[in-house]
Amino acid sequence: MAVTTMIGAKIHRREDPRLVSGEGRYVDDFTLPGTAYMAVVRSPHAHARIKRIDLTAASKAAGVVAVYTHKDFVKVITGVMATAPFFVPEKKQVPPRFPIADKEVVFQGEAVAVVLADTKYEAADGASLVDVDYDLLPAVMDLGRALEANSPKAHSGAPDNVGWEQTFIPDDPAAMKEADVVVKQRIIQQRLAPTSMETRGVLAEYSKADGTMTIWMSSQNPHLIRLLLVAGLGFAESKLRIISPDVGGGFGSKISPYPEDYLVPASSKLSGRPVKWIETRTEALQITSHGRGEIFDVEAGAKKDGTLVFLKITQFIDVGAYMPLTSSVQTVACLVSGGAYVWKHIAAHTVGVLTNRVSTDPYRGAGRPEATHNVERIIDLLADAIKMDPAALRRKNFVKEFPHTSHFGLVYDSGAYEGALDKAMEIAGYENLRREQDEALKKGRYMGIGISSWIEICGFGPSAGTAPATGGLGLVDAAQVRVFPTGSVAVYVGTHSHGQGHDTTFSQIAADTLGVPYDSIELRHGDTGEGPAFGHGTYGSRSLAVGGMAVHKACKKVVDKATKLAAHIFEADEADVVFDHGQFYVKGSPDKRKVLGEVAFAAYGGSLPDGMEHGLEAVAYFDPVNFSWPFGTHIAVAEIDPETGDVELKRYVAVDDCGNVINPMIVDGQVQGGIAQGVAQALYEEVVYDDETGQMKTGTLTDYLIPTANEFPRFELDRTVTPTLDNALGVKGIGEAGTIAASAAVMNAVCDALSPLGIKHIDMPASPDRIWKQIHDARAGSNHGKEARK
Ligand code: MCN
Repeated sequence: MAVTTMIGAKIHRREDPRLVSGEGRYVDDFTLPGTAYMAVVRSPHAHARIKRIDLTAASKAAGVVAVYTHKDFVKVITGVMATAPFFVPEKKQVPPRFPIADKEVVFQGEAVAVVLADTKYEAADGASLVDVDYDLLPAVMDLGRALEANSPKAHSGAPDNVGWEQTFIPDDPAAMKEADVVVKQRIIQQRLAPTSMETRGVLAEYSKADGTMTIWMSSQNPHLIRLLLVAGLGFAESKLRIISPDVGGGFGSKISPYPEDYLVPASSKLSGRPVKWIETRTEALQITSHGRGEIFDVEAGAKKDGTLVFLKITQFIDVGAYMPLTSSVQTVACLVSGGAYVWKHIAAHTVGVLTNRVSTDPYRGAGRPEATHNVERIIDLLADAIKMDPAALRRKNFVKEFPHTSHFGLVYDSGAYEGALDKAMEIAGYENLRREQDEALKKGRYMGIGISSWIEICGFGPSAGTAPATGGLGLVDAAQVRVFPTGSVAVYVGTHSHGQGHDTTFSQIAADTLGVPYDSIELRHGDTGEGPAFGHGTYGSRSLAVGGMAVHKACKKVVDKATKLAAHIFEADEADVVFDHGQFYVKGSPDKRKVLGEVAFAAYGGSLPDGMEHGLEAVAYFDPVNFSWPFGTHIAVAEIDPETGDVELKRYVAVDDCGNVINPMIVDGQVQGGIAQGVAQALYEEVVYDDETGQMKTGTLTDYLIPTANEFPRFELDRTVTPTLDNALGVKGIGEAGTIAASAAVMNAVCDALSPLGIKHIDMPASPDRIWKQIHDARAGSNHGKEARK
C-alpha cells in the first residue's frame, strides 16, 4: 500500500545521518586535477589611495602560478558587480563596484591583488610578498558623523555619504497631538557577523574547448548568482553552471554576489587552470557582509487608557562602502514597524549611509528583528509611562480582525495574536513570575520579565508586489517533478537548503501529494545544471510558502495527467476516476485499483489517450498571492547580578504560529536556532571597529563573542496553529521567527530587571561591563536609595 500521511509527521531530518557523519560535500571537499589555489591580498586600511603595487617578489615565490591585479581582471570581467539595491526606489547614489580595487580602497579587507599557487600555503606566502604602497585618506566610520556636511566622504569625490533617503509615510502632527503620553528612545542595532560554520568558498573551472564555466560555490541561491554572473563574466546562462552542494549555513550572508564569485572564475579563465579559494575565518569576519548596523530614533504616543496613537520611526543604516543587491532589505524595518498593533498613525523614514566599513546585507530576519525590537521596546516604555502591565497594553492594542491592511498597504493574512500571548503567559506562569519578581527585589535580587509579541512578513513574495522593487524579477519559485517508469520520483527545486531540512519537508509534501512512499522521493537542489530554469533560492523564510508550494503544484500537475491516463486505462470517464492516496479507481469499483507507479509505467508505454504526450513529469512555478505573516509571543526571564552586571537568562518561553506545520521537529529546530541568534545579539555579539583607524577589532572568534549552548536555558517551545488562506497547504514561514522575537524579549527582561534603579533602556549587547556601568551611574545619580518597582 502506498498510503502516506507525511505532512505534519514529526520525523527526523533525513539529511542528518549523512551530514553528522562527515559525509557532507562542501565546496572545499571538491578538488579538480591541476587546481591552483587563490589567496587575496587585502587592504589593511579603511580608506586609502593605491600608489603602487609591486608584484616582483610574489611572482618569483615558490609555487606561485600567477599574480593578478585590476588591470588583468578588466580583460575578463565585462561588467561591474550587481549593486543597485532592491526595494528602495529613492537612491541618491550607488557607488559602482568592480570586484577588485583599482586606484582607491574603501574598506579594510577590500581586494587589491590575487595570487594563484600550486598549494594554498604557497598562495598565502605569495600574497604576503605583494608590496602595496598606500596614501591614507580620512575614513568615515561613524554613522552620525558621516551625515555631517563637513564629513570626509567614503568615496573620494562623492557629493556626500547618502546612499538613499526615503520617507515611506510622513508625520501627521494632528495625530501626534492626540497622545496623552509620549516616549522617545534611540535604539542601536549593533553590527553582527553572520558566522556560518562553513565559510564562503568558490571553485571554478573554465573549459576553453566548449566555452563553459562551472562554479562550485557556497551560496543560498545558485540560480540568482548565475543570473548576476552572466552579466559580469560574459557567459550565456546555458554555458554557466553554478553548483552549491552542501552549504554549512548562510543566515542571509550568502545571498548577494561577492568579489571572489567573479575573481575565482575570472582567474580560471586567465590561468587556464581550475582555481579554488576558501575564505579563512578572519576573512569571514572581515569581508563577508555584516548584519544590522543601524540606529533608530523611535517615538510613540498613547492615550492614558493605553490606546496606542502614533509611532514614528527614523532609520539610519550603515550600509558600508558599497551597496550589495539586497542591502536595503533592512528597510523592511520601516514597513512592518507597527508590529502586531493598531496605531492611528505611523510615520517612517529611512536613510542609507555610506561609510568605510564592509557592507551590511541581510542577516537572519533582516529588518524584522529591528522592527520587533523597536515596537516591543517602545510598548514597554509606554506601559511604564502609563503604569500599565505590558501584557495588558499589548492585548488591548492587538490587531484582532483579519485580513488587516497596514498603514503601508501590506495585508496581514490571518492571525490570533491574543491566543499566542495567552498560551505563552500560561506556560511561563506570568502572574507567579510577577510575584516572584517582587519577592526577589525585596531580597536585593534584580529579576526581569520580557515579552515580545512578534509578527513577521516573509515568504517573499508575490510577483505583483516584488517585481517593481527588484528591477523586474518576481520572487516566484519553481519545482520540477519527474516520475520514472518504475514509479520512483525525483523532485528538483529552485530553493536551497543549508540547514533548514528541505530534503525532509519537501519530500513529505511530495509523498503526500503524489501518494507515494516517502522513501521513493529523491529531492535535489543547488545545481543550475538540472531542474527548473530558474528559482530565487532560500532567504526571507520563503522556501516552504513559495518553493514548497511549487513542489505541491508540480505534484498536482503530475496527478492530473496520471488521472487522465488512468481513465484511459480503466476505459472510464475522467470525471469518474478517484485518486486516493496514490491509487486510482473508478467510482463504484474501489477494489480495482492502479497505483501511481503502474500509471507511470503506462505513461512510457504504447497506448496513450489521443493527444497525450509520453512521460510523467511536470514543472510548476508558484507565484504566491501574498506574503506570509507568522506571529507569536516569546517571554524571557532574566536575573542580573548588580555587582558584576552579568545577565543570567533563567527561562525562555516561545509560542509561535506558522500556520499548518509540515514537520514539527524541524520547526522546533528552526525556532531554537533562531532564538539562539537573537539572544546572541541581545547579550553577546558585536562587530567593533576602531573609529580612528578603521581597523576591525573583532577579527577572530576570541574577540567576536559567539555564545555556546551553555549560555542558554532550555527553550520552552509551543505553538498555536492559524493557517493562512493564501496557499493550499495553509503554511507560513518559520526560519527567522526565533531571531525576530528574541532580542526584544531578552532586552525587555533586562530593562525590566533594572527598572527599580530608574534605568529605562540598555543598548545591545547588554554585556556585563555595559550593565555594570549603567547600574553604577544610576546608583550614583538621583535614583540611589529610591529603588522601587515601576
Ligand atoms: N517548515 C514547516 N512548517 C512550516 C514552516 C516551515 O515544516 N509551517 C519547515 C520548512 O519546510 C523548512 C523549514 O521549516 O524545512 C524552514 O522553512 P521556511 O520557514 O520556509 O524557511 P526557509 O527554508 O526559507 O529558510 C530560510 C530561513 C532564513 S531566511 C535564514 S536566514 C536561516 C533559516 O531559515 N538560515 C539558516 N534557518 C537556518 N537554519 C540553519 N541551520 N542554517 C541557516 O543558515
